[in-house]
Amino acid sequence: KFIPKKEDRFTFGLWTVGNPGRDPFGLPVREGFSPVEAVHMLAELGAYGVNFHDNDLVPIDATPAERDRIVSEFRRALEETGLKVPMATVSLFTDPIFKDGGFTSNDPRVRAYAIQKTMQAMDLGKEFGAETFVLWGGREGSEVDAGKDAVEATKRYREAINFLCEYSISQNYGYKFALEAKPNEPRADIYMPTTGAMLGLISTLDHPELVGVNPEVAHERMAGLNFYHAVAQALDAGKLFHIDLNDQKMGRFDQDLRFGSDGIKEAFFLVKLLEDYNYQGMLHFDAHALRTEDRQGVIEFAKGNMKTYLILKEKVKQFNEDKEIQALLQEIQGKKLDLPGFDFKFSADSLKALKGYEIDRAAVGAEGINYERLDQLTIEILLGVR
Ligand code: GLT
Ligand code: MN
Ligand code: MN
Ligand code: MN
Repeated sequence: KFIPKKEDRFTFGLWTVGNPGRDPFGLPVREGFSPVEAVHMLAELGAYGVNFHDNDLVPIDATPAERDRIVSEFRRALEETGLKVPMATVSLFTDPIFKDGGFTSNDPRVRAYAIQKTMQAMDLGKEFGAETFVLWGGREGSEVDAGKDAVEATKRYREAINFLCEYSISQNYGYKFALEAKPNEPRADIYMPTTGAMLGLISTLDHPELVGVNPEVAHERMAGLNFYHAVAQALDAGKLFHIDLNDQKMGRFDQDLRFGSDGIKEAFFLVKLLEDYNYQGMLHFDAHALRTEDRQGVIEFAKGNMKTYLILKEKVKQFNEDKEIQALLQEIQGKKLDLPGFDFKFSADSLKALKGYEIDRAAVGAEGINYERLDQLTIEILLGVR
């Protein structure tokens, strides 16, 4: 039970299980899984795919011969295991050249290089059949707002994404781009800090149909926001192209905890949202094992992410089939309005009907809504006593 299968569409980044446990204060504590090792380990655990930044696979200073060797070794591992590469992305944050951003840098030399590097990462992703291209602008931000005009930065961001959409079209790549927001870290403030802000930017692009979002649990929670609500808005907009699952305590540094390890209730409602609305994209874990772990701990971490998702998926089913909960929901959500002609859409009839509407304000205001009972039942499902 709760054994992951390919159909579950679980994926991991090479950087997640490859993470050696380095942090800003401490040295690596373990050998991270190399790309080929990661492919074998994840395939054995039942994952569907693996995703990478250009430089997770091919070092930034690799010679063409090294690149070819790495690519063919990686390809062999994928062929041997049947693991897929559904998503690729680009590192525009690791190298010192990006210390003041890539697409939004004040320096046009850096901006041009950032776009060129992204095109090369798109080429690399396509060699492995990637269909989604994630853009996380980790360095697109500032500490000193005097130095960078934020309106200009927004324009440059747009210009770069427009260029990359045209590149994808010109190469017949068919990529869907997924923009990933984060409020801060590594910059003091990152532009377009939330999924909602990214959705706003998308509507101003030349090819909005090619671009959606890649919301991450931890990032929205760092901003103090309700992740479930952010994802719901993206789903409603038809823009949930990808999702980064992990966990995070609110108001802390970027923790990348195992999915569901901190906020179980929020994780439950997230899984419920994805399952109830039949999200068909990848379920990508963007997290890493704790720094206390060795390689066996990394395997436990990888298994735990997937198992928790599957357990929560079963809890969702239980919630949706629970008679008492469904009766309560019927009572809460099934209220009727007796006002012929009014349908919440503006029209002459609707307007006329609404103008004649009479409500017993005091009575309705005094009705209890029964959320306490509903929430307690939810908790009892999560705690396994129903
Ligand atoms: C980095 C970041 C993640 C992004 C990755 C994609 S890289 O690990 O913390 O949230 O999704 O660039
Ligand atoms: Mn992420
Ligand atoms: Mn993150
Ligand atoms: Mn992170």
